[in-house]
Amino acid sequence: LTPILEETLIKRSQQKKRTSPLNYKERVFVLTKSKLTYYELRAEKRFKKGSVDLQRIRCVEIVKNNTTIIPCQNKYPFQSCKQFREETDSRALTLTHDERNLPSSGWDCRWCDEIKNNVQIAAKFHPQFWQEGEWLCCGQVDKLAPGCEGYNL
Ligand code: 4IP
Ligand code: ZN
Repeated sequence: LTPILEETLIKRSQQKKRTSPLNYKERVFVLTKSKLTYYELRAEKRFKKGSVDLQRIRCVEIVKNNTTIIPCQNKYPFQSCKQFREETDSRALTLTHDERNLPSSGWDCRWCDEIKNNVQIAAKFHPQFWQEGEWLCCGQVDKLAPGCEGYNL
């Protein structure tokens, strides 16, 4: 399938297992009509690391993270993150830009515009991360708990 968008972004580990580390990796993201796939770039070659089926994305969260400095190799405070949450499990693919590549807030993001046309979006989302057993925004302890903030489209 033809790529619609390609961009190098920083992703948070999806933490599929309880023991998964929480870290951030720079990856090349490629969006097509049906999938969002990410690759590691090494010696100018692309190695596929993962992919998300757009049909399964139910929620695009705009994570507010204006004050925290994320400890990773790209040592920049992030203005905002976009998190793509899947319907049937608690995995979330979180993409961030660093401040050299400032995104605007809300839906004003090329990725979000493309993706929102392809997916079923839940009415509400969580504006902060799920971390150490709870949603930092609302304190709910169920990772699949419904969002606590409505979209302002
Ligand atoms: C890995 O950490 C990377 O962050 C993976 O990201 C991530 O997989 C793993 O999380 C996490 O354990 P290390 O490289 O330090 O081992 P990537 O695939 O981009 O390299 P995801 O699922 O986020 O792709 P788990 O939970 O998937 O294992
Ligand atoms: Zn919440």
